[in-house]
Amino acid sequence: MKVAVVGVTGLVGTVMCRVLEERNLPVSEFLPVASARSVGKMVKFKGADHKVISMEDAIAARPDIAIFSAGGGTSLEFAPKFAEVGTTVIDNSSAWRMDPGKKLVVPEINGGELTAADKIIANPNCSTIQMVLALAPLHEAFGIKRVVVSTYQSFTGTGMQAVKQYQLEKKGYKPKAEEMAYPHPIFENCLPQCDVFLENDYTKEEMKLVNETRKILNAPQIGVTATAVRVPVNGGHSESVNVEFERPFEVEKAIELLNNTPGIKVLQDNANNNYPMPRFAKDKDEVFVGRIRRDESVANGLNLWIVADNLRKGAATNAVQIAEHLIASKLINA
Ligand code: 2RA
Repeated sequence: MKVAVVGVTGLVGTVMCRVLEERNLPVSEFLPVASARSVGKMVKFKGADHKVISMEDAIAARPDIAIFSAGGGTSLEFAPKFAEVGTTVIDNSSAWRMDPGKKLVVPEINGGELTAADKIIANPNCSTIQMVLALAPLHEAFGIKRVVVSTYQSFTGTGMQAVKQYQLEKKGYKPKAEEMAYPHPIFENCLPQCDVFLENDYTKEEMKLVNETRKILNAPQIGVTATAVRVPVNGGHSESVNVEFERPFEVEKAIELLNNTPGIKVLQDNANNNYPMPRFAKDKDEVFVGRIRRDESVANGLNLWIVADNLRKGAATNAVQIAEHLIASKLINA
């Protein structure tokens, strides 16, 4: 199978290559693709050196799959051009997520909705993926009425520039304006802002959690409100999630459902101070759930703590799992 990774030199693109290697997708030909300034650079895949090629050359090569992590503008311009030559595009940007004609997929939840006609498939936002994977079985069992989520997001979610800003500040330097990924220092600080502010005084990241959750769960009636915070953590998003259900439930049943959900690992052992933490989720593909406890302040409320590696299950791994689903369902020829 001919696979293109578009945005191969970025943080997610780099992790994408590692995940493709680890999960041993039947890649017969690997096409590393990046912007003009990176064409000609060498990247390693499965121990071999590969030369980065241009978007135009990649389209001409007619890959079976193109996994994008190159920003919304690039996806809007080039994903349709790949689709026109028969390539199935899996896109990590927000460009297609809320397009009514495109599927927004977490394979464990709604992979079954995919058909051979889906030539551009949207990969959800990292903070959405880890939350909905935990919410989906609970919604099916108890009917979610309302979700209140606060996120604690690693600066790796912003990309290489944020990593560099953090590293400079950690060494005691004051980055130049052009070296800043954020409007404020991130080292030893928390910023209640992930992405830009919208007219409703929420940030783009917060509204992604609201809108994408409803689309993936196919539940536009669910109330969702979010506060997304950037924290000085090197890898891994954490989320405090409060859920109100339509129907009564037992905490033990909720824990059982989560334990039985593929891709979820429950860490619920307070006696031994065992709960999910980003430092221990890093480089893993599971979504870790703990601190599961009833919210006594409402009739059918539950509190959860959800942690995942934002570059893996939050981006690269979920995208590769979509490709695996397409192959397993014979929606593309491997
Ligand atoms: C972030 N979820 O963490 C966004 C994009 N990766 O910045």
